[in-house]
Amino acid sequence: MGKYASLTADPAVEQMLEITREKGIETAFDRAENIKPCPIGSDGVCCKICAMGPCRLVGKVTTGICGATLDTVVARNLARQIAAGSAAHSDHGRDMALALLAVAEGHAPDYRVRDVGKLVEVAHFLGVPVQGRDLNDITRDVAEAALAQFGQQHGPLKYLERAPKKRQQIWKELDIAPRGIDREVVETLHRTHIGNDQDAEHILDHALRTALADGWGGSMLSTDITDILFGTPVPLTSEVNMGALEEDQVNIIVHGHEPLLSEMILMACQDPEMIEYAKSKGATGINLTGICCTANETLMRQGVRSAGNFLSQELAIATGVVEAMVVDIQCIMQALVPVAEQYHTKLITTSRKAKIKGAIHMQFNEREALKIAKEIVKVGIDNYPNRGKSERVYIPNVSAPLVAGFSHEYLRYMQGGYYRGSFRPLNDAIIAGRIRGVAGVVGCNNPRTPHDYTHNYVVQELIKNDVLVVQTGCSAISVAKLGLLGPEALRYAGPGLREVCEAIGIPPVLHLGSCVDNTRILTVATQMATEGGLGEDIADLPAVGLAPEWMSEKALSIGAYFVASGVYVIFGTKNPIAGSEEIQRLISEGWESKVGGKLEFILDPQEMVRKSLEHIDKKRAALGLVEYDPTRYGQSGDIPLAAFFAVPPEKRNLYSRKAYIDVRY
Ligand code: BF8
Repeated sequence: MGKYASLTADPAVEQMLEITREKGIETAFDRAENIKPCPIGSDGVCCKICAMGPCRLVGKVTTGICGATLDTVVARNLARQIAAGSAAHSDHGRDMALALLAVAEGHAPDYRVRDVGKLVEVAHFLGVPVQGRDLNDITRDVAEAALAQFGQQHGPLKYLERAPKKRQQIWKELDIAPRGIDREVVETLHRTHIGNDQDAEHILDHALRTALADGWGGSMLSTDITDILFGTPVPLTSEVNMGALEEDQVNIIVHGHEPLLSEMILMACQDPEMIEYAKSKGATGINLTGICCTANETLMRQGVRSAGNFLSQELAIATGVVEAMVVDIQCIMQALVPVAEQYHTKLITTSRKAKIKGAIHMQFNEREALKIAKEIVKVGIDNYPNRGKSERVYIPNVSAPLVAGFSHEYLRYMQGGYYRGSFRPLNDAIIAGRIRGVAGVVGCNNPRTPHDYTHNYVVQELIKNDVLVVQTGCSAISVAKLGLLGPEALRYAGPGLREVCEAIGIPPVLHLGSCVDNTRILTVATQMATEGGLGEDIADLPAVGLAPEWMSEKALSIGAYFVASGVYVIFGTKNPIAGSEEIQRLISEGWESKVGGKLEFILDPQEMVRKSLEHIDKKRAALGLVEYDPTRYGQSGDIPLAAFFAVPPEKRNLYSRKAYIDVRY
């Protein structure tokens, strides 16, 4: 066990913490130790929405100056957080739609429609005619139809039609179907203004509506458009962790969320002239890696290596080999500036929406995308000769191979090919009890809890118990670093799950993309629910959602839209509504009785797993499925797998089905 093993499960992060602490460079890990969380804000009982307060509803104080009760205050705070998360995801989606429009109108010459099939599919869904029409006209109409979802005043949102019929009916009956994406976010702010909606349950109903506008609106259309512009992911291999940084190359890290920037930076890095320029400065090439969800976007489609997740961002700079960290929006710590100042790293902000004082701002726009991307990369290349002049250079020799790129389209395809693609094999495996259930494990890192530990623990335990895991965001990067996104993870999988994964040729943990791509999980759940044999609604599925180390408002929005879609969702780390028993009851039992899903904050990882399995088994029983029995299956896969694992790791071809054959024969 290393010195900082209690802070992180990632050995690369551990090594870098040794360096930053030795040098006195402060990171989020240090600040989390030094800054105690405010106990009042922590429990959600601080009301600061007007200047009569802030009112702290603690001890004998049970209402604010206006008379707002504890429950109202806690509900308002949660609703505002969900609205902020919904706004962030959806505004990202809006930018994607605007970029698509710019492509159609010829204002974004460096982009093009890469997945025409997906464009046509989305056009059909949105009611855009395609027959005999010019591609640009279809593209423009798809972009306009998507953009119209934001300002729509009368609902429901078009994307709700992608949910199972029964689910749509529930939303309609409860009157929580979102009308327009922007409208719901604005209405949350209005409702939670001083002296407005003061019925906690009523506030929380609208929080669900606002979250749905994210999941079945802004985020879902973002995933669609990103696939249209950059291609629908298919499985590919790559590598994750700081070992992806290269000592003899210009290292450029893209960090943030929107692939509009990172895809262009990748193109610029691959440009032969830029590579030659890098060589002229003494480097052997240009190495692009990513952090956070922009890493997931470029990993899923292009196989760009990820240097780490949310809590790796400062530490990656501390390697001393990063010539430029290029950021756009979301999850970018302001603390990158003082860390970069200790090194030669140039921190470059690029978004109109996100400047950071002390960083270089090179504003990005779609009209001149590649030109600006090259200028940004050039700043990195020009900075290469400055490396190591005043800083120690150290790259942790830590990385892991992984398989990513599991779009929901590919998941269908892999279960039957082009002509028989469906979710039938997966449903059958669940019905037979080979696979006990499905879990979506997603979300952030949070330095209030040991980095990556809970993600890794929960995912390992779930697959051990024959639960197929789908992942997004920083959680996916966490388990990838542990090697769980590769075929080797089959060694941790339960017997039935292992057999199924081996038969299809997939790992037991599937990477579905960035945080906006949680909508792929909604789509998978819908397809499973409508395939037959597992009920007729998402709420019927033996499935759970977990965000073990969440920290962002976006995570709360995701959690709420999964609940509104019928899923039992467990959040770890901390409970932001701990101040009100009634709100905790409303979002668990209360929401379950309304929408079939519930949200619980469970801080103990073992309890998270126990309750997940209990819920899966409860749903299996409700469907009348055979009771899960871990000893029933596993015979067929054991022999070849045992042979596979008998080969020393360095000799295994991890990414080929041939690997198994080579070993067997
Ligand atoms: O959107 S998982 S820390 S990077 S918020 Fe942020 Fe959380 Fe990571 Fe992606 Ni999602």
